Amino acid sequence: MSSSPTQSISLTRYLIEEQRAGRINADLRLLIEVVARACKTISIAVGKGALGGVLGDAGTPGVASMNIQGEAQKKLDVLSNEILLEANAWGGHLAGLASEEMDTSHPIPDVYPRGNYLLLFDPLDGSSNIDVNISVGTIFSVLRCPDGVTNAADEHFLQPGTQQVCAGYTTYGPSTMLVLTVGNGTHAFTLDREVGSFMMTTRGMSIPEETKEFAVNMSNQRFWEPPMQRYVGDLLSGKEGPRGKDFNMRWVASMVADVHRILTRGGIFSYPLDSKCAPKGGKLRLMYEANPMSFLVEQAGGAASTGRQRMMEVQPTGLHQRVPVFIGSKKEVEAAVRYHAEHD
Ligand code: AHM
Ligand code: MG
Repeated sequence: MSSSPTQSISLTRYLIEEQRAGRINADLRLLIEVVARACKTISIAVGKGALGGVLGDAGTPGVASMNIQGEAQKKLDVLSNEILLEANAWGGHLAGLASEEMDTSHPIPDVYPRGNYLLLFDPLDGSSNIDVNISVGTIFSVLRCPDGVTNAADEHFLQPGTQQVCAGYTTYGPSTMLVLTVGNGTHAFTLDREVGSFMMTTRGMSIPEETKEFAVNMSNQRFWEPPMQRYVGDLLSGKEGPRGKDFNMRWVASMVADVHRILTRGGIFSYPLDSKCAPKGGKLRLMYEANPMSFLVEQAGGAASTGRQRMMEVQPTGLHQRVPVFIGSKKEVEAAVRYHAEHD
């Protein structure tokens, strides 16, 4: 990863400099600051763990509350969603919000002014790791609201990832980090807990083009499509196989943590199509998981694909649409895509 000097640059200073350079406007700057502040609040809740009474399932004992995806919600999923909604409703920079935890998009309450941006988020990604003290994170994506629309409805969010004006995630791990792009490189900020500010720690993250590390849930192997079987089979066959090198494997089961590792030292992350998730189109969600991660990874010199199409060119058909995901080091993503093309 390249790392030019960061000279104690706070997130606020970075955003002001981007605004002065004409790459973002005041509303987008405010939006990012508000999201970052909400993420600090989520970080505090995550950090308290069992002491904060925030672990475990949402809902009443024995009756778990479910989201639109039919997944049991954790208390921290619900809390993080509320924190992001509350923080973003009143600022005047948004025309609407959408979240993994809400069936439909969320209008801005009538008492507040509207802005030109649409915010989508997965408030707490990696929920299965909450109760076992493993890194989780928040993922977000920002789109422009179509001209003339002040009250965004679901259809206004259905724009391909190439239309994103900003994407980012925070990872709540040993340290809390915010990784951000506004289309001018991908930059990492670490939360200084004493001061309460995100400070730039890497300017211009850069993913090595080649890798010897892959991330996939191997327990799904028997359910994969033939090209994926062959691709991973060749990775596993090591130096003697067609890929000619020994690959290492990592799987945190928090996309944020796995993608953060890839942005830091390279690798490929995949959640491919399998016969269990095929009826839904995949496991991961396009609009608030795959697209923002793809924007961040492309801005760091990597690539992102469904295996058959550049991720950010997929035309969304639903807010909670799912897609197969291949993301990371450019040449390795291209290799995975080749296996699919050779099979199709
Ligand atoms: P979530 O948004 O409900 O937390 O689900 C998404 C997560 C990703 O973070 C992770 O890559 C994947 O699901 C793990 O899935 P699995 O448990 O099937 O390995
Ligand atoms: Mg998620």
